[in-house]
Amino acid sequence: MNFSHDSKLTSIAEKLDVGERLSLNDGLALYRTNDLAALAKLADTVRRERHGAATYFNVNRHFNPTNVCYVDCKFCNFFAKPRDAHAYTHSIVEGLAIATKAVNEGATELHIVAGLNTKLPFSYWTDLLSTIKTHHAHLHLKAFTMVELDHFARFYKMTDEAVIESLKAAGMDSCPGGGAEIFAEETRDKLCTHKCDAARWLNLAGKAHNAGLKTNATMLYGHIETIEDRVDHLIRLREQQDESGGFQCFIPLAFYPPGSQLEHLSPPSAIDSLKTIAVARLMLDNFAHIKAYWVMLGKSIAQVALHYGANDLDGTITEGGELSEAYSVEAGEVKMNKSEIVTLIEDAGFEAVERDTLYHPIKRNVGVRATIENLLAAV
Ligand code: V47
Repeated sequence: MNFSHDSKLTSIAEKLDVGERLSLNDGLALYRTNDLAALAKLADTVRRERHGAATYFNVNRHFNPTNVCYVDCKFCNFFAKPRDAHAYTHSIVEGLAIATKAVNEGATELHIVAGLNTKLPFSYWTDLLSTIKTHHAHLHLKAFTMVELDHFARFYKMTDEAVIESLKAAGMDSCPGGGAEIFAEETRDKLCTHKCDAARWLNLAGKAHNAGLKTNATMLYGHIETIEDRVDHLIRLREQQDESGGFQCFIPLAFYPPGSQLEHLSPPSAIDSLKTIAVARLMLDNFAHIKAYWVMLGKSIAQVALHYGANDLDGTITEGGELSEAYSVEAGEVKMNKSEIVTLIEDAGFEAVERDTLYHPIKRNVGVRATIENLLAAV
């Protein structure tokens, strides 16, 4: 039986077999194929070589301290101008209360991302982190995208190194992958002209890595970008990873149009999202983890994405945070409890592993089926 009716996939499979890196044209061919089953097979094979059946999740809480932002990205339905009725900025006491609630609900990570708010002093951010850390030393603070670090350096007239070191000293443990959007200059200019450019985003990621921090990387897809833009984005990330090595995880973010300035667009299809996960797994040969972010994909597509190369579903999310609520495709509250996420993973035929932010397994969780199997084995 032929591996694929698409001869391009057969030659890509041969390259993968001998460990040869895929090119821009290979990435485009993967996107353009209609042989979804063969694409899934390629991505799943690479994923299983690295991780076997293990599929990670964590227990986290998103916290968006302020939605006030001057950047005005065309895709964003979250930001507010300072005088808007829905503008908010949480006090540090409120931030601590949110962190405490998350810890009480079992969260091991607080994912902190905010608007670029020019009304706040730098000390707001360091005080916020240090106050939370003082009360919750073991809560991992995954805080601030490269776009926020860039804003801090320019707005507070600090060097990048001083920004990173001050935030680290205050309690920043790693950085999330947002703000990458799409790197291709022409498209990025149309989407978010006031945001730092690709070279700056990548350079700051390198500086964070050099300071010993792990960071993530995202790509926002399904808006005005081309397939070429997407593969170019992946290649730029791969090159940065060759250089600085600190990316943990890649997260493709499916564009959610409602409420944004691009709301006339349709969201990406399931096929497009599954292809994007698979292409990422195959192009990003130096990234260990590919996350199917269920909040934006929806639970069902995220579950199928585990067969297209994804090995992580992100968190149970004890509470969504305002930003996740704004772009979630799931109706109602953005929440999934631990047994739900474990069932989702196990029903897809994989093994659920609760992890901390740095991908160390956490022993307190054993999957529902694994628990029963362990009990049966003991009698
Ligand atoms: O940077 C904004 C995106 C990102 C929309 O690092 C939108 O583990 C879809 O980066 N439709 C923030 N996406 C979220 C993010 C993230 C999420 C989960 C895990 C991690 C991680 C990072 O959300 C922004 C932007 O790219 N975004 N608006 C929208 N309408």
